[in-house]
Amino acid sequence: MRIRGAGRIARASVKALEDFGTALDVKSGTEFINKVKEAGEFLKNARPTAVSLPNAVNYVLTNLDKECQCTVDVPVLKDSLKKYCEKFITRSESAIERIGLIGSNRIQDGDIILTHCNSESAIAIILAAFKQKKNIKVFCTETRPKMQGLLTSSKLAKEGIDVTLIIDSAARFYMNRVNVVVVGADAISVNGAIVNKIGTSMMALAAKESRSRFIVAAESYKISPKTFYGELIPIEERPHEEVVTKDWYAMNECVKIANPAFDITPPEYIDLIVTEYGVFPPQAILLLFKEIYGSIDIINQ
Ligand code: RI2
Repeated sequence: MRIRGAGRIARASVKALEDFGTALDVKSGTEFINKVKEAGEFLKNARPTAVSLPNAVNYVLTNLDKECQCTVDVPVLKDSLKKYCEKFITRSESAIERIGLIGSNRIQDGDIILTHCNSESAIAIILAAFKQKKNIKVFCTETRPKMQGLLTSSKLAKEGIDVTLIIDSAARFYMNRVNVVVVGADAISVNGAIVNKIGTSMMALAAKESRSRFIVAAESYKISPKTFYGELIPIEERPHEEVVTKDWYAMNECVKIANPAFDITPPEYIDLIVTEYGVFPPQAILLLFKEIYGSIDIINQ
């Protein structure tokens, strides 16, 4: 949890893989590939919900495997590993910038926006709209239990945006003033549902009721290939220490505490998913998925 945000997690993972591979002292290309793959598997299991993590690692490993068919020279393979890790990081950063620009077309002058948690992509849209001199106001939810909304509100306020921090349970109270909700995603299912920080689906419900638009900002590597084969995206359950203090828990050990970090917002509650390739109604995200994966046998990834 020292690195937060699905995109940041993906970039940090490939950077870790690059550092690990560069430092390896091995005798053969096969040994190099096996050790990098082993490290990749370890990284993939670090956070179960953010599918950007396995997608990023798989992107590097798949390309490294292809290189391995041409050479087993360790220094060459080390260069390739570095090249693909850096390529992923650059593409990820430029994807966020593009999402900001594309998504800002859907923000109008005078809009009152609500955002939840701390998403780089959602923030990119808000900042791009503000830089286009659109007169916007933003409500940020504090996002219990880790309070990432404090990061978002502080960043937006420092940029000069009119920001109000609210507690999560005040979202519906303010929703009738909000024109548009902009959130990020940790994962996108091929049916157009999104998985994002716990509380997102409640905000989507409230937005639908008050006829506020609901926009999801997410890079294409948030699409979960496994959902194509019917697998469900696992929801990370986090420790109870995030919810209550140790002292309180010591006095109330018979109280069960549940702390799911994410929830699922069905496609019916989402107006648009903004990606670096353009804007998709949630039901059309399958088109982007097919464009990216084509006929590759993705089930083994
Ligand atoms: P970006 C975060 O998860 C939040 O749920 C956020 O909405 C989502 O990742 C996407 O963030 P966590 O890592 O990738 O804080 O858009 O648990 O930055």
